[in-house]
Amino acid sequence: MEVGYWSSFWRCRLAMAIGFCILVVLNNASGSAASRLLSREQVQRYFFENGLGQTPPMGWNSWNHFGCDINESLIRETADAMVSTGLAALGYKYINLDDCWAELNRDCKGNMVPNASTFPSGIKALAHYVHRKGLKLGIYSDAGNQTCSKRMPGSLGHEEQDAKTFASWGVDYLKYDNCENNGINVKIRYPPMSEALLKTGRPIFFSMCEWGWEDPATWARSVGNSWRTTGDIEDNWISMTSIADANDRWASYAGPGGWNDPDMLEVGNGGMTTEEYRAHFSIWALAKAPLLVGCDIRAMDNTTYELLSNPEVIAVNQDKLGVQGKKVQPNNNDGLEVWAGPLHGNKVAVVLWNRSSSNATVTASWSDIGLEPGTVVHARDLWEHSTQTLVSGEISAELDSHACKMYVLTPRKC
Ligand SMILES: *[C@@H]1O[C@H](CO)[C@@H](O)[C@H](O)[C@H]1NC(C)=O
Ligand SMILES: *[C@@H]1O[C@H](CO)[C@@H](O)[C@H](O)[C@H]1NC(C)=O
Ligand SMILES: *[C@@H]1O[C@H](CO)[C@@H](O)[C@H](O)[C@H]1NC(C)=O
Ligand SMILES: *[C@@H]1O[C@H](CO)[C@@H](O)[C@H](O)[C@H]1NC(C)=O
Ligand SMILES: *[C@@H]1O[C@H](CO)[C@@H](O)[C@H](O)[C@H]1NC(C)=O
Ligand SMILES: *[C@@H]1O[C@H](CO)[C@@H](O)[C@H](O)[C@H]1NC(C)=O
Ligand SMILES: CC(=O)N[C@H]1CO[C@H](CO)[C@@H](O)[C@@H]1O
Repeated sequence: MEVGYWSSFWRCRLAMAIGFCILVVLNNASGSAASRLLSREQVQRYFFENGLGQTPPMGWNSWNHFGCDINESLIRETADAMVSTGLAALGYKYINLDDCWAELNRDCKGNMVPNASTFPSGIKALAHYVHRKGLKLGIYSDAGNQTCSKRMPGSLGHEEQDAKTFASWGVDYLKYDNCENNGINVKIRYPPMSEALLKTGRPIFFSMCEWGWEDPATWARSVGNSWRTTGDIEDNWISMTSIADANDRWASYAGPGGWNDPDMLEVGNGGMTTEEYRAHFSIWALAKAPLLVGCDIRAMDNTTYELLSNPEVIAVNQDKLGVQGKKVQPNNNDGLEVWAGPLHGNKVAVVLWNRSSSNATVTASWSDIGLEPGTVVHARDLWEHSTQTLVSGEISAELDSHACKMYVLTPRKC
């Protein structure tokens, strides 16, 4: 099973490393035709390395809760809340603007400009404010003529200019959407922004949001730090579960530097029950998804905070091995599923999940989750914060409809 988890990721990395070396050699072979064909940017792009995303990004994004109703005081208050609630200390670092931060028209020099009534102090001042709190600022644009709201310009054809603008403002993260794209192929529209960001010299996390159109997991590692694998999430059980399944298909392609993105969290927005949100957060954490909170953290209730701030679940997401956990025991039309993935130190993360409409006992056997038969483990329940010692062969739990249990299993040392 370990081989299964690793193979695509490492095959891809190895192929890229070999390709990169060949390109470097060719590029340096003065006088050869190759050196004239390949620019340094092309070589760098072939192996998109900005040092970011060694673990999945964590932070907040304005869209799921606020849509277009954003302004600089909201963003500052959100940064304040991120720190005062303790979420920042748990790893939530990015404060990301989504659509609707800019004026519809560029200025006379063709630069994007922030909406004068909602961001009167400008993005540079906002970045400064966010940075002073020890956080990072993310921004949003679109690989098309206009963004999805049609209230601001897209960056298609303006990649270098916009990347330079973002870098000059001190932006740390770019979410790049896919609207008004004029029917041009994704693989033509996204790489120019990737190149432009690298060229600025500022490390900017590149979050590709092409909705999974061109199976980005198979090629986007050389373009961005994360790629959406699906359409937009909605704040309900059907949307959340179907997105979890669609994203699962690409598990073997994720790894340090490039992650599958099943879209931002809805935890705390009110459309699901506590157990459904617990499952949402557990599965996103296990699947090494970006953990971008999508609720109003200035006004979170205690339950929302308890879900988002569980340090043991966050630790699974941020585990240094960086292997995406996946569905290992499929839904045999009974709604009972086991999801699992390896962690560093021979540990295994497991989610038992009852997706059916009634109570159920869900069981993971060692063969499902890649443990040798007879292995004795300590089983840490990450939501109960309790440890069962000396479990062997299988682990099971009785679960309410839609509920899950999440464990880390640590093999006992002899
Ligand atoms: C490129 O070629 C020059 C001259 O042949 C050599 O000194 C240099 O080490 C080479 N650089 C790389 C990265 O191979
Ligand atoms: C800023 O946005 C928030 C959230 O939409 C809203 O509640 C608040 O009234 C806005 N503030 C201003 C000054 O417009
Ligand atoms: C700028 O913000 C104001 C206030 O929210 C809004 O009415 C206006 O439509 C925005 N401009 C654009 C181009 O989105
Ligand atoms: C986008 O812009 C291009 C170039 O300006 C133009 O040819 C095209 O019609 C525009 N597409 C849309 C969908 O507006
Ligand atoms: C939420 O938590 C705070 C601090 O732990 C506590 O004072 C408050 O009573 C809690 N509220 C509810 C509704 O449980
Ligand atoms: C389901 O489980 C909960 C507690 O886990 C219990 O309160 C409830 O009675 C159970 N329902 C059924 C139908 O067994
Ligand atoms: C709908 C459904 O499949 N519910 C199952 C939940 O789990 C219980 C206990 O295992 C089953 O009896 C139900 O059929």
